[in-house]
Amino acid sequence: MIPPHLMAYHSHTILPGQCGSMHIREIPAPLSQVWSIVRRFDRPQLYKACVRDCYMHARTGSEVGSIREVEVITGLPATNSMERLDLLDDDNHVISFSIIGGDHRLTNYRSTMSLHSARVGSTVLVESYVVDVPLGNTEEETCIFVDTIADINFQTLVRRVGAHQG
Ligand code: A9S
Repeated sequence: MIPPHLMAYHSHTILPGQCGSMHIREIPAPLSQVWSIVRRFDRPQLYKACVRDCYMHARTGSEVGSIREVEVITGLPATNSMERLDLLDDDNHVISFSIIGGDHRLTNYRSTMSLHSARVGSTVLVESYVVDVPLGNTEEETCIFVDTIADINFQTLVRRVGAHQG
C-alpha cells in the first residue's frame, strides 16, 4: 500500500494539450540498493538503457537546480536532452526532474519517481509523468511512447540493481 502522503508527490497537474500517466512496479531488491541507483541524477546511465552518457552543466546532481545534459544512444528520435533536478528527497526516497531542452519532441516533460518498501527484499517503485502532446500526435500515442521508454528503463534497472551491490 502506498502511503497517501507519498502519493502527493504524484499529483501532477495535467493541463489541456498535455497527457500523463502513473505506474506502480515492484522490483526484487532492497529499497536501499534501488535508491542508491535512481537517486544519481548525474548518472542516469546507471539504469537507463537509452542513455549513453551524461554531463553536468550546473551543480553536482545532488542539489535541486542541478542541470544535466543526457547523451542519447544512437537509433532513437533524439540525440540529447537537457534536464533539471526538481526534487531529491533522501528521506522519502523521491526524485523528480524536468526536461528543459534537447533535440527531441518531449516538451515540458516532468516526472516523479518514489520508492516504497514492500515485502522483505523487494521495493515498490511509483513513477508518474506529465508531458505536452506533440503536434500531430494523440494523447494515447504520446503516453504509449513514454510508457515504452519507462518500461525499458525499468527492465534495465531490474538487471543493473542486482549487479550494483549498493
Ligand atoms: O528518461 C526518462 O526517464 C524518460 C524519457 C521519456 C526519456 C526520453 C528520451 O530520453 C528518449 C529516450 C531519447 C526519447 C528523450 C528525452 C526523448 C526521446 O524522444
